[in-house]
Amino acid sequence: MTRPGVYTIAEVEAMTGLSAEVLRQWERRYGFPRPERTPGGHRLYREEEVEALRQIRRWLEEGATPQAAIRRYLAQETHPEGLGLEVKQALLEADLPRAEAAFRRGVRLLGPEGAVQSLLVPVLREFGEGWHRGEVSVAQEHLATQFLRSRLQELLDLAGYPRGAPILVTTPPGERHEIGAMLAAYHLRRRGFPALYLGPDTPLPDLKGLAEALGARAVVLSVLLAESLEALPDGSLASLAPKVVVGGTGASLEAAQRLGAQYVEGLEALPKVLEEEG
Ligand code: B12
Repeated sequence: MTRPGVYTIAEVEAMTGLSAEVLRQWERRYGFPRPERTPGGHRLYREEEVEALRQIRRWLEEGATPQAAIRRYLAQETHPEGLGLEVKQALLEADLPRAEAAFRRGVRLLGPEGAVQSLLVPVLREFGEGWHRGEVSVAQEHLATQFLRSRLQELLDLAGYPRGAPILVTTPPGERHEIGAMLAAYHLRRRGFPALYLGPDTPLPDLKGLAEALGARAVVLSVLLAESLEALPDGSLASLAPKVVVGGTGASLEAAQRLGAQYVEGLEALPKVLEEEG
């Protein structure tokens, strides 16, 4: 996800408020930023660097020295786990460009699946739990969930959509926790399955209708609330598609058997189960 240098030093000066002199001095002294050069020798800065410089500038405003601020930034590059904190803090302050820059850096350093596992899911959990404990407002939780959901949607779109009988991925009626379903769809798409994410909370008759219309080979349901499955009558998942899989912390073997579905414990096991003959 590294993009080429596009901004001249004058543009970076205008965008970050750091003078060209300071930028050149930091480059000489601290080896950062590291602009590319045009054939004529002019500096060209990458978008990530501009974001980094904005971040460094914020730290300067909070009282850090240039050396400390640059070190702190470079430390995140070698210990990307710390980026989770950065994403969280930016979201708490509703600073979306900063959150996005940190997330993009995570994708670059950890790979897309690494960023999802080590940044996106933990930050989402922290916001959700903060909300459940009353420490994070509904507005803050919504903003964070919306942001993280969009990043995951973006990765899902980039993962490609192979041809073939689709696998419909959603959550059971009444279940609004959707990230598990998106993760399941992403996991499958990365491994070459035509997984179609429908959004959460799909009524079963509509799901069955769509599965039939598209000739779906399977339906995958992500369940976080055990009540979502408890509310369904016996056998009600059996005829949705040739194969129906439930998984997630609210699903269980017993509930799956009662409803006529297959229980899969973790995402890693999902591709194999879907490959088996139904
Ligand atoms: C974010 C969140 C919300 C957000 C959801 C936003 C959204 N758009 O998705 C909001 C604020 C809306 C919300 C609402 C509620 N929530 Co809530 N929420 C959470 C939170 C913090 C994170 C859930 C999440 O998305 N996790 C990310 C997923 C991907 O992680 P995961 O579940 O561990 O998934 C892994 C596996 O389960 C597996 N997996 C997931 N899906 C699938 C599918 C398959 C097929 C397979 C194989 C594997 C698999 O893979 C994942 C990666 O390892 C959890 C707490 C937590 N720590 O999980 C509570 C939690 C799930 N919520 C809870 C509750 C009670 C609610 C509410 C009822 C609260 C209320 N009083 O209104 C409502 C219910 C809304 C509804 N009707 O669905 C409880 C559930 C308790 C229970 N066991 O019944 C939890 C556990 C919080 C708690 N500690 O009490 N919530």
